[in-house]
Amino acid sequence: MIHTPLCDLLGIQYPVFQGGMAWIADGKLAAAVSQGGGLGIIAAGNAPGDYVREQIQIAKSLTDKPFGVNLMLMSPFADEVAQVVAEEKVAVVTTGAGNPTKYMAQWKEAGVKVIPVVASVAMAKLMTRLGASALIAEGGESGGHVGELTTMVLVPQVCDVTSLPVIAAGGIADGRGVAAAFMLGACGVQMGTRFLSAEECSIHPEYKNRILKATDLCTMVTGKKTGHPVRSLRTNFPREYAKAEFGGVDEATLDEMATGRLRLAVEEGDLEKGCFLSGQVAAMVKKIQPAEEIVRDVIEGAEPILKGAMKWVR
Ligand code: TUI
Repeated sequence: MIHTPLCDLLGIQYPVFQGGMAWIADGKLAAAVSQGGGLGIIAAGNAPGDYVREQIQIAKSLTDKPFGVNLMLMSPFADEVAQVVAEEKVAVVTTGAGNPTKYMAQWKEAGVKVIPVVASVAMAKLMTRLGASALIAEGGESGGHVGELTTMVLVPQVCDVTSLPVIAAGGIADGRGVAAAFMLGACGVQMGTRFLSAEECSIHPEYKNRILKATDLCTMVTGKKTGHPVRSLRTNFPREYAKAEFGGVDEATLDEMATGRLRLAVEEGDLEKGCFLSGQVAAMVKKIQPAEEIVRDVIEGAEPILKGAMKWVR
């Protein structure tokens, strides 16, 4: 059995988070992961507060276990979603794609545990000082908005500057990844791409298909020029976008080009115009299965590796 301080902090059975994937991670998926003993997380993405409140109600109707909400800090609705999180007193809020400092006091007052994604050592230090409950150290192997450092390099450096529990994210999809994360000093993991294949994940079947068919070099990063690099499957749209980016198209036009592309992937499975966000681990996702089974699978996969870790030590 794997039990870490993160399990005690949050009252969860397994130290496994499901990443807050915009347009994808709804109340139904989050509840399924939490029911399975992990921590399910509802993604606010660019949605308004009302949508988030509705998804929180759905999750509450499906599970008594704790779950979280992810606030995407670049959202135009960030302020109102932050308010909803405090009002609904969700167990955990995670943040992504920016600096959540201005909301920390409000959430802590409401008794919400704040677990920011940090992509650098400086951010890890700042969030520790401001009273975060734990930190998610997410490397650039992940899907969606990516930082500069890899998980292998970021996690130990974050562990060195904080005494908070560290959750490793980016590049983890099975028991080997979980075991490796623990070796780097993490006491929990967050996975996004692996949960795209969950039965309870409501994305278009073509999206799941593409993940299941992916091979090692199937993802690419676009948007470095605008300062918001994003990893997705190498389909038609990101290829076209990359051409525009390197062809000197101005930033406003690039932003306009990108608008609405994730929705086209998630809801319509549009292979021409959609942007299918995915981490580098897509090729390691092999089958569609219940979320609960995914949580158990990665934990049970990690156990023998961790127990056997001494075999080469004399
Ligand atoms: O946020 C994510 N993944 C996302 S957000 C998203 S929506 C989006 N689309 C286009 C452009 C930008 C966003 C799609 N996928 N993951 C968590 C994450 N956070 N990864 C990296 C970071 C991060 C980066 C910089 C966190 C903090 C940070 O600090 C910035 C600062 O202010 O110092």
